[in-house]
Amino acid sequence: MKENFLPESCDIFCNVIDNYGDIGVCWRLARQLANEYGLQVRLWLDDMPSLAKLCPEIDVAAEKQRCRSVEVCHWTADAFPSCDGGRGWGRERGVAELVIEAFACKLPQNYIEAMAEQESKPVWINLEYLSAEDWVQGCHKLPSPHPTLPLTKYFFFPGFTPKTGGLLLERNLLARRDAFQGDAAQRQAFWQSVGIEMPSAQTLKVSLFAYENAALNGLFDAWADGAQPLLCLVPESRILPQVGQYFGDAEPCAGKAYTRGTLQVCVLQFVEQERYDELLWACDVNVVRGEDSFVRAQWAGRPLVWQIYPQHDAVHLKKLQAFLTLHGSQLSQSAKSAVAGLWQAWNGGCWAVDTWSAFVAARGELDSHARQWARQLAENNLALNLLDFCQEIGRMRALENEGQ
Ligand code: TRH
Repeated sequence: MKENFLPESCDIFCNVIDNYGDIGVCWRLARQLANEYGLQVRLWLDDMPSLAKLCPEIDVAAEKQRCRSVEVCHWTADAFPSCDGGRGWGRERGVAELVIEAFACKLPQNYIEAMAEQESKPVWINLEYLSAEDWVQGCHKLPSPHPTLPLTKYFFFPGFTPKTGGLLLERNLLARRDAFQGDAAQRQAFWQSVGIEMPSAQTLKVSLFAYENAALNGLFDAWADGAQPLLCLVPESRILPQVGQYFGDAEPCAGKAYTRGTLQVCVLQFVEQERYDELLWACDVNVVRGEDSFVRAQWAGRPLVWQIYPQHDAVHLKKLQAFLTLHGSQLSQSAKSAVAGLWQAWNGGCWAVDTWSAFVAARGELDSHARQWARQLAENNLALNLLDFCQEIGRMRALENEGQ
């Protein structure tokens, strides 16, 4: 650790529960810390195929590889051999100065022991899931001392308000977005890259990334019966069989296109993560899910529809409402109800005939709100906050040492 307490190395541990959100967030953070802040970053990952989906140049068979300035290591039980009660591991491979366990995944016991043996203890962070609920602000940065070892883990909560850890936002992302959205040649190149002719200005362009969803038929019916042409781009995902069913195709796949009324649907291959933003920037409305695509759609500065990751006992609906309340606080009553109506219907609520048309009617207001919302969120950058927090801890420890 340097004099200014900024860490030079970081280990990120990622256990993929399902889908792409866990690795989506970790991969993004790893690249940002390495490329923008010059840290030596190791990403310990237990599911290489999930990363390969986001970044096709990943070799799924490699135990260790360097990709986009990050050392990607396959996290298996063997990766942390037990020798010398764990001490050997620490000496041999080195413990990083900043250790991030993503989403409360359990660190290898040997690694924890090796952390405890460092003279200068690493900053140990549990990077939590994203939520707009109020309680997050009170729990952000809370310490959790280890029951037996001289180590403290800190909770770090991403979020939407200044009292949280903020959101992942790469340097220049919003400037790149503006350049893309303002430049017909860049947009043209994007449409060409996905093999679709550039849609007319009258066509409403929507990207659709979703889990299985009972409301899909209602939404497609509304789109097929719309007042303007609607082009829906569907990267391959769990909703795809249902899309095929709607059009009577048992084998929907990338490259296929379907039409009904004013609706045209094109199925795309899953786009690599660094180019997914372009898909969002190119569309007028983005239907997203989970955590990372949800955040990216907010950076796109366009109206969005969120399918929240479903949890037991409908806990997720409370989270959905918390976000709707925060996000809607700067909207007119009619726009707020249009957004809430569509989002709730898309998340298992009741689908009414005017659910979509009310949303479209509010589009003018939603467009400017989306840009303002992104600007506001950009004030609170997660990677910067994380490094500031390391410095805060460094200074606190230095004071404690002086006092001893
Ligand atoms: O895939 P998700 O549903 O992921 C998660 C996980 O299920 C996780 O366990 C859960 O806790 C979390 O949701 C809330 O949705 P998410 O978070 O949006 O991640 C998708 C990633 O895939 C994101 O990084 C964007 C990326 N992506 C592409 O790179 N290309 C694509 O074409 C698409 C559609 C997505």
